[in-house]
Amino acid sequence: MDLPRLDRTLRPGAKAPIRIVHLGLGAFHRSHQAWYTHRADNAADWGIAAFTGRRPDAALALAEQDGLFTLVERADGGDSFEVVGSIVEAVDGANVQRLAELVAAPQTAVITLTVTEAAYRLGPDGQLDRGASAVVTDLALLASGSGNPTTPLGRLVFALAARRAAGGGPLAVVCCDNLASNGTVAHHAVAGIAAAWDPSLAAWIEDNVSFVSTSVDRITPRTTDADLAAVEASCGYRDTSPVVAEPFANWVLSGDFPAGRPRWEDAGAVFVADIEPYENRKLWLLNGAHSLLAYAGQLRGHATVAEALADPLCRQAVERFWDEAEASLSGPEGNAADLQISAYRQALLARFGNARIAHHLAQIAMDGSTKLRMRAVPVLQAERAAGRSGAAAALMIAAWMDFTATSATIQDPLADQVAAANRLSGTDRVCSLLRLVDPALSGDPAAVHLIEDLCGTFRKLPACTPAGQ
Ligand code: CS2
Repeated sequence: MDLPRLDRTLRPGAKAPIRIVHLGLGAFHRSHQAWYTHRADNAADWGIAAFTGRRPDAALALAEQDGLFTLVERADGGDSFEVVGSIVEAVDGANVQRLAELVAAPQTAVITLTVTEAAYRLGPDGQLDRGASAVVTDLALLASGSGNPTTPLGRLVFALAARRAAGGGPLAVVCCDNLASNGTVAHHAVAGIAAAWDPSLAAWIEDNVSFVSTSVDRITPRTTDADLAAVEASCGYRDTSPVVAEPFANWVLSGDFPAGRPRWEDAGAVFVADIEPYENRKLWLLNGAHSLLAYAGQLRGHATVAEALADPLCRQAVERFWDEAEASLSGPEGNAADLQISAYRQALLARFGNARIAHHLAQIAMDGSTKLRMRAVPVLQAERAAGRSGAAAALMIAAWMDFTATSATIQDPLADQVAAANRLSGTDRVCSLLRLVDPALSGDPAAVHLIEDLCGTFRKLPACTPAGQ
């Protein structure tokens, strides 16, 4: 049957004016920030122009649908469908001139980022790693004026220079990547590039750009062909860009919006003064468990989060890691009760166990060296500082090491160094791999030996079949 295509002739309605520019048009942006904006009471005033990262594909597909897409909310009991209309322009990220034009436009008030944890290129000192090859290339391009920057942060700095040149006013940059103090991370990355290119631009950014920190949450697996077919069957139109997500969504924000913002609170977003407790709860309990399941689960032969969680050995490792993490979680003003950790853990078990969401461990396993720095290292350090072993957090790192040694290809910003370290053996190997995650820990012989002893934990035991299969 020839179904009509989803576009604004099928769903007529005025497009909101562009006041938000987004970098990193992917499934998560659509299931999260685009959905919150769509649900805001003042959505009619807040349109998003979203730019892709490395490839133009997502922008091309979405542009053919006037930016519209279907959000499939996948609950245990069934799917529900909603057309999201907040993206009003979808652009190839390589179109840096359009980015500069939109960031320079006076009505642009907010820039949101989902550019991946690895894209910020900060060194162990928390400042921009000016020696990273992508940073070197972008700085050379910016200095010579001979071409467009290629990294998301390089592009953002270029566009902020255009706003300054146009006499544009203050705005907010809202980081939505899974990093601790992500507003500060974005701030340091942007300031580092700007200062190396043009110190007067760096000064303008200090005075005019507010870096907002956020904790973002919504499990969003990759869309499959079966999802496209499900949308056609239920909605009666063709949509090449639907996105599937769990019903749960959470967004905690902290910072100023000098030029205004959508009323994201209408869709449940929360604005707080101190974001750190919420960030740590999410990064350690949710993302930490995800990484642990990603490595342990794949070593045990599982493919999805739900499958891995159904394996008692993986589940036990997660619970032990949560116990360690919980010991260091303190709530706002030191009141841990406000974080409702026990309810949060229960809810996570249900979210991870939602077998209708095929959340692939391979997707989560990527960029391990960066992710473990936020997900395992702080818990391990806190446990050791308290005089305990930190064995559960150490096990996550050991599982990553085993996983990198057994996988044919590793997607990681430090993939070459990971491969080189894996050519060593014994303590040398563990120490070299640990240095890539956290140089300080690799200098602690007790931590190195603990991790070395834990290597092989998930390989020594026979793989088990998840319950119910
Ligand atoms: C996951 C996250 O891929 C990963 O590293 O841990 O994308 C996770 O699904 C989201 O943060 C959930 O909000």
